[in-house]
Amino acid sequence: MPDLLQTLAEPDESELGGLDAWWRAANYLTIGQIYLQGNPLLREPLAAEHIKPRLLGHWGTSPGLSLVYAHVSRLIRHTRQQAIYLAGPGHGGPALVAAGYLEGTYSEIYPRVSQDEAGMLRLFRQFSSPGGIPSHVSVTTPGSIHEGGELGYVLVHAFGAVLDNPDLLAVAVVGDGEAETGPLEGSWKGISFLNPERDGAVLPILHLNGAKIAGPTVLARKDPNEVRALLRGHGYDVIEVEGDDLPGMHVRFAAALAQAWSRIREIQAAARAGQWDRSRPVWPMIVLRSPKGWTGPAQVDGIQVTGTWRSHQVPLSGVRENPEHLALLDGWLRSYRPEELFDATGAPTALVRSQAPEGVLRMSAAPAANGGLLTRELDLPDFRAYAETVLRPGEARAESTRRLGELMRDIYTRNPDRFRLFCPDETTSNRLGAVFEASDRAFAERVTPDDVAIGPTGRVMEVLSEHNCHGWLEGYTLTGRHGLFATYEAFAMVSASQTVQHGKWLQEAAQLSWRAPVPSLNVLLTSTAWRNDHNGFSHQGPGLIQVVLTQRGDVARVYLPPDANCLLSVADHCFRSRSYINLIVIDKQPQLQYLSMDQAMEHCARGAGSWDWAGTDDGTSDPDIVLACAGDVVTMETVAAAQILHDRLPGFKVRVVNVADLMTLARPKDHPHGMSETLFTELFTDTVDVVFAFHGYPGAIHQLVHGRPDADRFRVRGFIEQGTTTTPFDMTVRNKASRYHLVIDAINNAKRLPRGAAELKAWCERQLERHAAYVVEHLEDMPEVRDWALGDWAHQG
Ligand SMILES: Cc1ncc(C[n+]2csc(CCOP(=O)(O)OP(=O)(O)O)c2C)c(N)n1
Repeated sequence: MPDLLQTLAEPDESELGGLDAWWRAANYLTIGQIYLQGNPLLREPLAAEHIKPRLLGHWGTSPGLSLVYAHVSRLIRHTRQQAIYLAGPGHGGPALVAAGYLEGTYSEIYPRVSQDEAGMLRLFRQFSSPGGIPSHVSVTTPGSIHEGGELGYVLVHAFGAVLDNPDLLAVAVVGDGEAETGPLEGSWKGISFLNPERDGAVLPILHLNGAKIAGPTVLARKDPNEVRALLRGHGYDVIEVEGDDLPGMHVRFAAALAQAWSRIREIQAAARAGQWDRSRPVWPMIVLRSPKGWTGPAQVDGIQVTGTWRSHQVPLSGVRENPEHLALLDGWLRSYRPEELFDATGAPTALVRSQAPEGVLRMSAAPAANGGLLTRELDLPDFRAYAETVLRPGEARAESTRRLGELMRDIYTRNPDRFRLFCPDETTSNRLGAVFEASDRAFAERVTPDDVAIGPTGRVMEVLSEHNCHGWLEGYTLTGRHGLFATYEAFAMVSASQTVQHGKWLQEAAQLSWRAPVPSLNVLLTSTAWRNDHNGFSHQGPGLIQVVLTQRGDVARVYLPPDANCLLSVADHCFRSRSYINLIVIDKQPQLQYLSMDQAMEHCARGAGSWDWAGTDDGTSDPDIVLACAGDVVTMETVAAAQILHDRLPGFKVRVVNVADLMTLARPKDHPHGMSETLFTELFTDTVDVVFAFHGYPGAIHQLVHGRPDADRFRVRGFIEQGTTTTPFDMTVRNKASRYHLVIDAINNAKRLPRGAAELKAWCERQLERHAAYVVEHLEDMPEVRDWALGDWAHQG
């Protein structure tokens, strides 16, 4: 080991030559991708026709990214360390594409982009071009699990990737602009949840190249003492490298990387040899200060570019039209001496090729970055064993999520290395606490005797950051493992953008045959809008449903199980699925239970169904009204409304339809779960009016039923941003989705009304008035509402 460390820390001249050659080649290919559509090897003087008509891409970050890549590759060659590379500034896409190309992986996956002159030209032309590849480190880039398009998530992805991955090192370059984002600032805390015995390691490299798109960065302009103090405060051992001198920077970076790696290995080796005192290790990180756009044209038109924000994208513009800029580009490309880097055929020379690690040790070929290849099925217990006993529908109340907690407890036990729950401090509150019978919360900081179910060996991930939870789960699933993110419904909007970005990733990945499907990202929204009566308006927001609905049908799934058995059935399905965003929405409070396990399984398999026991429809002819519902609280209101109609308007035929899989409402051509026209008509008829009580915003239902027969007949009640701290039933009243509103809607919209309808409407209005007075006086709901359960009448047929 000491010899190895010395070799690592002190590259000899020949190694320095190899490192520098690889780096020059990567920089050359980066610039070629941004600028060239011909003459890739500069066999002739550069001319206007060799330049792309649209110059797109980001140069500024790229030389720094490639320098780090070159050095980590050397580390891997010497140590056989398994590593993945995450570029926070993912706009440095051409640098990572260049790396994959130099390592040969790119041509293995995309044979047309061969390692010769023709292939190099294709590499250049495809970049940021129609029909080609995107500009970022996107799904098409081998070795990537992190696009880095929306900045801020590099560390959360890196930490998620190394959980339960003891042999993996995630090298994560953090941009100094990116470091200004909220998610990134919160994500340094990842080490407070890492276990050196069982998890791998993250090596953050904070790249202080000084600028973002159009100005300086905070951390680059801070006194270095403050930066050091900040990072040390986060718990890191800060190793610093600064400069632009060569080969000095190679020498110093090699030494820094060697120091960081040996520290990581020491921490891990001690922990794995049973010599870990359970205190949080001080993990190393590197601060790299190198100029933005390093090795690019220093000045353009007399203005400094290198080392400034002006190098962020394309440092030389108008190259076709401006002979001076063309000459500068020619000189810039030749400064890397391409003739030393690529042979007569255009292939990288032996020296350049020899810098790459072997086979799957190449970071562009890392199996962990194509996690579906490594995915092992979850060993799932039979979910039916956790069933809630339901003797009669709508009679007894239970906390549905408790059953899911019990299921996950046993998933933890059976899968000690590939399943985790991620939750912002609410596992117990969300009634999922049974998992603590199988595992503590993970926590590497100090634990006191007052703390419960928490410690360094725990594997339940609780951190008060939706960004961390979501991002860790993304990193965990993209590297092939399984999990669930459980959160308050309203605060899922904190990480909604991550949901969107991950959906885009999954959608694009599905187009690439070489990317194996990965376990789905399962999101449980509990503590929902309707039952945050105690917390108030800030906690009442069903927005994530809307967000997921707008995602493409090949990735988006939204489930609203009405009770515990449906939740179990849906959860089992989601845990088995691949490459989806599965949104499951159900509240944690005691709620009526409707379906036995067999009925729940059938209902969830169909996604929607008529609840004959709740309605008064005999099935022989069309009903007078269809009362439809999706979501637990509004389902109760719907069933209650149906009972009122049964009791007080005899002869009025009501059909109750519950939708557990929201996407079944869409047409099959709009979503793969969309129910057939025949089934839709069977449930909703073609002409009868539908009063639809929905958990989310009403517009979602209109969006989903668009194009169905006479879609205008759907009258939708849902969350209309009416909320406060109040009683549970008052939430439904304020949003006009209470049982009384639904009855009034049914009467107002039915084409045929028996006698007594006007009286019933008036009674409902009086009930609403009574409610308004009652809650103010008694500070709780009217007993007939609070304790309501379905009467005996419902169980006769
Ligand atoms: C969340 C987010 N906000 C804004 C942007 C637009 N943007 C793209 S690059 C960039 C500057 C990035 O600076 P830095 O992280 O320092 O990267 P580098 O200097 O290495 O290019 C910005 C603001 C973005 N991609 N993501």
